[in-house]
Amino acid sequence: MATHADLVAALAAGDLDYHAQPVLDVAAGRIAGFELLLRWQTPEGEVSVPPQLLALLRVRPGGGPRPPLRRAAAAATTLLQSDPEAFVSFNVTEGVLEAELPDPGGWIDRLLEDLPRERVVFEIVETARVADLARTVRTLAILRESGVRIAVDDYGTGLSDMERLRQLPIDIVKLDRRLVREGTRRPEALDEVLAFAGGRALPVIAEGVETPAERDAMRARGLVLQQGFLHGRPGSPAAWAEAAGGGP
Ligand code: G
Ligand code: G
Ligand code: MN
Ligand code: NA
Repeated sequence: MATHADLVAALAAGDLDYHAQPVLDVAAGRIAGFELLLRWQTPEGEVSVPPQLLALLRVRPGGGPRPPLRRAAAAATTLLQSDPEAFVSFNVTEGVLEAELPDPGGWIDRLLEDLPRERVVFEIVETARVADLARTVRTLAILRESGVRIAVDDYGTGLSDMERLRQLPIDIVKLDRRLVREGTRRPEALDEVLAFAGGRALPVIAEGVETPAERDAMRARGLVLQQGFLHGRPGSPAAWAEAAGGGP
């Protein structure tokens, strides 16, 4: 079992770093953006970082930039410079947002520095629980005022997904791959969320697209923004920057 010290050492050695996965616009035939995903390379292979350790790693007294997120910002810079139209999304838990509540504006300034806010998306990944809805709404509102967009991640995996969409100030919906799978067999599984998003003109991204059949079924529902192994696997930001049209 990994310890906090293992993670700190992995960060220093560059074994804990961010990969990027493209989001495609299948109608335009181009990359629309990238999602940053933390990857830990160990001698035993690639493993995920337990959320509790990730949270520990973020704690830095004095409020300086938190190490993993600073790495994410560096990866974002590479990607944004390579493709002048692409967005970059960061995964952020509601736990982190709660921890930063006293000063979300200051936190975002330290994290993003001079990244162009209008090209940054925060994916809110904790679907299980919203401890204090009013506080979360306030934090998201502050983040949006600072210029970033908010995406609800993993839509279709939680019990109160639709309620959450209605209550939170958001800009983008990401459909979990289970819903994409179901949507190819049971188109009605998508009706509610697509009607909601359509009514508010919210972009919707279909995640976990693995086969041409899924690509085509989603496209037939108007879902032209797609992410998944069919379109591109998570890889080094430098390699994706090159694929997107040249590095910095
Ligand atoms: O092990 P796997 O790569 O499948 O895990 C991916 C999960 O980890 C996803 O839910 C993804 O959103 C989350 N994740 C990836 N990078 C980060 C990060 O930097 N911060 C947070 N909070 N979650 C992340
Ligand atoms: O929770 P979140 O949506 O952030 O999780 C993203 C996770 O999904 C990452 O670990 C990423 O590697 C994985 N992923 C991305 N595309 C696909 C896909 O097409 N199929 C599967 N099974 N996983 C995917
Ligand atoms: Mn995500
Ligand atoms: Na997801």
